[in-house]
Amino acid sequence: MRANDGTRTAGEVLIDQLVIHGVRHVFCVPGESYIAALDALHDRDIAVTVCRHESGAAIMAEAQGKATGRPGICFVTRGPGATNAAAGLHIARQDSTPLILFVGQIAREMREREAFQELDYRAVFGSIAKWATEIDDPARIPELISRAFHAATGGRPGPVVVALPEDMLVERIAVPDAPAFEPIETWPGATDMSRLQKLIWAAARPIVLVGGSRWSQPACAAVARFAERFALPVATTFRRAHLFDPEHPCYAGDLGIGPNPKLLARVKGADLILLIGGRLGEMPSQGYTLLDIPAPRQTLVHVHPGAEELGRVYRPQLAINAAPTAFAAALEGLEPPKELRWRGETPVAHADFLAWTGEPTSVPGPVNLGEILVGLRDKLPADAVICNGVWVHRYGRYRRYGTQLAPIAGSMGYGVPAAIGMKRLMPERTVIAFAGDGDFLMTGQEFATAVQYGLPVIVVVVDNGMYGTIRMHQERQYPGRVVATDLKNPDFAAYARAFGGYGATVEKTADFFPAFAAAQKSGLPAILHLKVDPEALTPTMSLAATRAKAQAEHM
Ligand SMILES: Cc1ncc(C[n+]2csc(CCOP(=O)(O)OP(=O)(O)O)c2C)c(N)n1
Ligand SMILES: [Mg+2]
Repeated sequence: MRANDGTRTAGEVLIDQLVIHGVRHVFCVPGESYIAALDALHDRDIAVTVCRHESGAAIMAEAQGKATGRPGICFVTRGPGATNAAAGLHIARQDSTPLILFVGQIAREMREREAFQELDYRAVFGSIAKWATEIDDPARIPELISRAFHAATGGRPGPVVVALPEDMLVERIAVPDAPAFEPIETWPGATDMSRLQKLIWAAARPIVLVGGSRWSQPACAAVARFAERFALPVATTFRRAHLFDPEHPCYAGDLGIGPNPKLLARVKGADLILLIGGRLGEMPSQGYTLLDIPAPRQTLVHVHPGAEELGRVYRPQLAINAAPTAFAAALEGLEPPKELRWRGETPVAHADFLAWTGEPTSVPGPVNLGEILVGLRDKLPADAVICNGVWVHRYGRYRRYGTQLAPIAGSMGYGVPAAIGMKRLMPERTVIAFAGDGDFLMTGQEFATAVQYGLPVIVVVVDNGMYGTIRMHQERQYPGRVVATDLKNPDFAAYARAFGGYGATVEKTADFFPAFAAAQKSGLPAILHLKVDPEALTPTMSLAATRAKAQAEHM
């Protein structure tokens, strides 16, 4: 109960700061260490989602941070609660997502004795988080929470960890609130934009690469208009395909795992690369082979909100320290040259993309995932959100900003909690999670959370009876020597039903669409258990062929 003598408990001050900073959702697994903060949530208009594992809670919060650009909020208990949440923190770091993880901490007077579940969060999370702190003085909560919001969202966004000693949370204080935070925009300068204009005017084979965070629907639309006015080909980087409409005539494809070789050649052969928002990390750069390091042969213009990322790996000709949102708006002021020398190439780039992703390849077995993904394209609303973990597929298409939620960090177990976080945020949208059989069971227990909150997400479990991606590497490097990659799976449809959801098994491609429609009609969280032939290792190569090729090479 709140007092009316002008004082609040530290827990109440903390929760009031969240309300002021615009927080609508928190995800948690409870712990006695922060029970006073939970109590303060009782009287405030913040939706609490209680989860089954802290990795699920942290991923749900990360997904909301990714989708909104404002910090996702997760509360966990000390020690094991905090270490369980580490997956979500690491994803937030690699994916440049604003996230604040609050950790209940032991009482202040017990520190340094290795009290029950004691950890030093600054030390443990110091290299993952942008900032890790512990609040000792309740009077500083408004200041430090305001800083947490600014730190999580400023420059290159990322995770912040705030430890809350249990005894501190129950102290009573009279302290004024902080003003509401607003994310700080980083604008390009007029000189930056005129230098960019000159570089484009001098180019013969330019290409635009978009990636990273700090985007919005208007920013994506501004880049699309810029691409049209300049007839520029635009490619998206690893797991950022939703930043550019794949049906737009300037779309050149996705620089992810197993990209179109023609797109790679196009990037290599470009004379000007305008990289907006991304870092061109290991995955999109194909193991750092796409561009020379530190000095790419192409003229590189790198636009990034984090000053520390500019010149970190690649030495750009022009470095522009700006958020994609602000930079995209500034693009409207650029003038195209009279003659667009590359004009003829952009339709070719788009045709290459369409050819690469148009017709699914045929694969062994009665379930063809490529056909399912191609078939889903015109059955899903354009704003349907598709989440996944490690699982990738070249036939997935994302029509709008915010429709793809997948970890750049490649963390298995992402799809299901991300889908739950999205459905909680946007109940009116269709939300689907694709998960491998291995991936699903890392966080599949959060299906209970979907049932508890009545969130009808549709989870497609792609069951090939193995950690297939690792098996692929195994067959390539150690053909025929199978170790630790086989899986014996449960009946995933029965699993769904046991939790109170809808479950169906799909054994043929044609059965997928009726099962999908029935799942939608059920109004329940659903699992579609797809039984995929283990031979269908990749869209282009069977398991047996992968093994045979590697054996021939290793002879
Ligand atoms: C948390 C985590 N652990 C381990 C890995 C390494 N890893 C990458 S792919 C993969 C196998 C994924 O198996 P599954 O989900 O069944 O999908 P499949 O590759 O069979 O389609 C593993 C273990 C990872 N990326 N993330
Ligand atoms: Mg698998």
